[in-house]
Amino acid sequence: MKIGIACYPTYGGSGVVASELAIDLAKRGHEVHVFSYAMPFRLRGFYENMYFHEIDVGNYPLFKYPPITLAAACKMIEIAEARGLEVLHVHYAIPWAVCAHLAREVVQESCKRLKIVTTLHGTDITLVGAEPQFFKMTKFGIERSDAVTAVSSYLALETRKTFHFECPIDVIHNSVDSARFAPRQAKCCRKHFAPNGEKIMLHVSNFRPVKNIPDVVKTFAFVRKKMPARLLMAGDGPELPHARQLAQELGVEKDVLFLGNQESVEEILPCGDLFMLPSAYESFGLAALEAMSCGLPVLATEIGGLGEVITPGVDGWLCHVGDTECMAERAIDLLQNDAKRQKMGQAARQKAVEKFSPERIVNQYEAVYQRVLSSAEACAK
Ligand code: GMT
Repeated sequence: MKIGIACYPTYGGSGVVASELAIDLAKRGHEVHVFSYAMPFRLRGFYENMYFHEIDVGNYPLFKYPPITLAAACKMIEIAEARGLEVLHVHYAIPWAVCAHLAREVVQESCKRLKIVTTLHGTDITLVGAEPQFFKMTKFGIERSDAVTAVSSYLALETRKTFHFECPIDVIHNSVDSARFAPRQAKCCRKHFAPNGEKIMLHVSNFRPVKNIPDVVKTFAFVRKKMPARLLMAGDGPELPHARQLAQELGVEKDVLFLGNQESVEEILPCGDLFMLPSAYESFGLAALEAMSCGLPVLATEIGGLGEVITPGVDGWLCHVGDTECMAERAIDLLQNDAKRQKMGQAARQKAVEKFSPERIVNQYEAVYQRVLSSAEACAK
C-alpha cells in the first residue's frame, strides 16, 4: 500500500505512535510518506520505503500567522498526486484530519480513491476538540474520515459522547518494542544515579499541566521521609520550573534529578524500581507501557485509559487523581519489598510483550487500511 502519515513531531505519545507505525509499515514493504513540520524525534534513521515531507509554511511577510493547515494540505496533495497515495492516516483530528479532507477535495481525479484514517490520541477530543471554537471542525474531521481509531476504549466512548458520533471506532492500543524497551542489568546506570543503593523512582513526560507534575514530587517527598530514595525526572515542558521549586520547598531537591529531554529513555527506564504517572487525564499512557516493558511496576491514576494498561495489584496500582498519600503508601510498600516489586515488574513486562507488541498493533492498523480500501463507502458514516 502507499500510505501517508501526518503527525505532530514534538515530544509526545502521538508522534511516537505515528513514527513507530511508519517505520514498521515501511519494514513490511509498504511505501510510507510522513508529513510533519519537523522530523518527529522517533523517526530518525534511514528506512527503505520511507520518505519524510517537511511541511514548510514559508515566510511571506503578509501573514501574521503562517497558514500551517494549508501548507500541510498542499504537501499532501503534492505527494498524493506524485506517488499515488491510497491512504492518508492522520494522528489527531485537529488539524491533520481537516488538512487531509481538504487535500482529498483538491487532488486530481486519479487520486480520488484516497482514503482517510483518523487516529484519536486523546487531547484532541478531551481538550482541544471540545473547546467551543474547535468543536465543529473536530467533529467534521472525524465524521468525514473513512475510518476512525482511538487508542483506548475509554477514548472511543468519550468521542461518542462528546461528538454524538455513532459510527464504529476501532480501538487500537499503543504498542511498545519490547526488545528496545527491556530490563537491562548490565548496561544500567543505576550506580551513577543512586550510588548508595537508594531505590529509584522515575517519571517521564512532556511536563504539561495534565501530567500533574507536582504530585510526582509530593509523592516522592512522602517516600523520602521513610527511606533513602532518588527521583529521576526525564522530559521538559511548562511545569518543569514549578517542579524544581516544589522539590526545594519540600526539601528533597538533592534527591531529585531533572534529566531534561532524553531521546533514549529506554536506557534510563531499566535503572529504576518504580514508574509514576499521576496524570489528571491520560487516554492511554504510552510512558507507562514503556516503563512496564522495561520491567517496572507503575503507580498511576484511575483515569482515562490507564485501566486498560495497568491491572491494579498485578503490574501496578491506580490511585485517585491527586491522592498522593495513596501513591506514596503503594510506593513505600513496593520499594521496601523487593520480591513483591520484582513479581509485579515481571508481570508488567509479560503484559507489554504479549498484549502490546508492535506486530499485533500494526496488523490491526493494516486491517483498517485494507477495509477502507476495499469499501465503496466514502465515509465512516
Ligand atoms: O500525553 C501527552 O502529553 C502527549 C499526547 C500526544 O498527543 O502526543 O499523548 C497522547 O497520546 C498518546 C499516544 O496515543 C497516549 O499514550 C497518551 O495517553 C495521550 N496523552 C493524554 O491523553 C494526555
